[in-house]
Amino acid sequence: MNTFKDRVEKLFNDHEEFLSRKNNPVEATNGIYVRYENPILTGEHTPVFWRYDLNEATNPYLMQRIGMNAAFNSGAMKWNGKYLLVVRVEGDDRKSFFAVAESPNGVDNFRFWDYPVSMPEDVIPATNIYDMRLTAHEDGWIYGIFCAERHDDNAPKGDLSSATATAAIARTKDLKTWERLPDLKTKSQQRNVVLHPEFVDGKYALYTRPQDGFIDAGSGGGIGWALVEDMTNAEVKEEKIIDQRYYHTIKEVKNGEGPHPIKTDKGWLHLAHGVRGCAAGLRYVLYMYMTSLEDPTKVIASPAGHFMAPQGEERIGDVSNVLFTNGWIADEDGKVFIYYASSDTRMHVAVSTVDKLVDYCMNTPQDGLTTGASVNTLNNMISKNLEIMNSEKTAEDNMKACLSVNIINQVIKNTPELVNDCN
Ligand code: M1P
Repeated sequence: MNTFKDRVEKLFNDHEEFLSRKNNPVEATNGIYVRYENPILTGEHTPVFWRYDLNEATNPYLMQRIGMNAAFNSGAMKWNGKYLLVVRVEGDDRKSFFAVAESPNGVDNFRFWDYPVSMPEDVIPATNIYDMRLTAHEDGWIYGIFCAERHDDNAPKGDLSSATATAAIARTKDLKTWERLPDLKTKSQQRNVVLHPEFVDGKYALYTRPQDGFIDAGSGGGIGWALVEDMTNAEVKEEKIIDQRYYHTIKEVKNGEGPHPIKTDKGWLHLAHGVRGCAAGLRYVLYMYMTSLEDPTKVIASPAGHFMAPQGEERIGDVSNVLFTNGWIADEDGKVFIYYASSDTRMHVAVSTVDKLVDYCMNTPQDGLTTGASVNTLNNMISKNLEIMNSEKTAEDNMKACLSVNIINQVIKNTPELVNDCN
């Protein structure tokens, strides 16, 4: 009979084996990015000592006492040479909290720090907090902007589902101690608010997502932009939509900025999510766009359709048919680690480069917004490609014909010299 100590040891050993699994790139690729075969984080990745009471006196059956349901929607940044995620961990009790996990290489061996983040409250405490976007701002602080959710007290009696979404703000210098700043003041509800890393006209710049209700973007037209004087008392006075929604596209119902954009010499590279409705519910996919360096409110590239959509096991989870992102890391060598979550359940990574992503944005055709326009775009590429393929075929046929003449001359007519140089 195994002792309690043996069973605890096995628990830790099995967990260590699971955490140290190597993650390999998936061979099949679209040339834009490479997915990795294993999820990088799940509820099961959380430390054993978060979930099990390790005292034999109080837990003789060695039962899991605090279950971790999911690990998803993570902010990301490089920190002391490590790839670091501020993960949305969700307990079995449906409460989300933030916890830091780090990896030496960005694709596997992610380990959680011993303690989750104890986030200070704003004046009105939130019921749930989630989806942090990290920004190491040029003012020297690391900001985390996240959604603070509270029950909507104006809801009819008995309605325990209606909620409000507010952009909560905190800042830190070490990712351990957080200073909570007042929630963003805006006219509408907000989720998916992201801080731009540089001052613009001497002000802090925010990507916003005005929404009429907790779920419905409603009259909120898309991804917004607002300048704010002071992050310690942030208020959106004017908001301009920079990436709007369109009928019959992947962002018809709503969209939201992912992590803060990456600065490239061609413009700001953006990653976002777009949502459409279908009989199966809402479908969330990732898309990209670029804005101008001179005027970050001006969209300069807008490739059609999704950049990444749920596939295989990514399709299934607590909220199925969802890909969501709020973190990526651009390395010094130009590699980009795209951290995305599937179906509100687990975290994954895909790897690309700044050059490839800029090429993708600049050279993928835009959405013409109708079937006719899409078919024209397609025909255009088909014609150009057939021209290339036919000219290659003609060259190949000419070469074959030329070689035949040489063979006839050499073998049948017995003339040693070549008639043609087939090159
Ligand atoms: O369930 C899918 C996502 O739904 C929300 O995103 P959005 O505000 O764009 O609808 C968020 O709750 C997000 O956390 C979640 O992944």
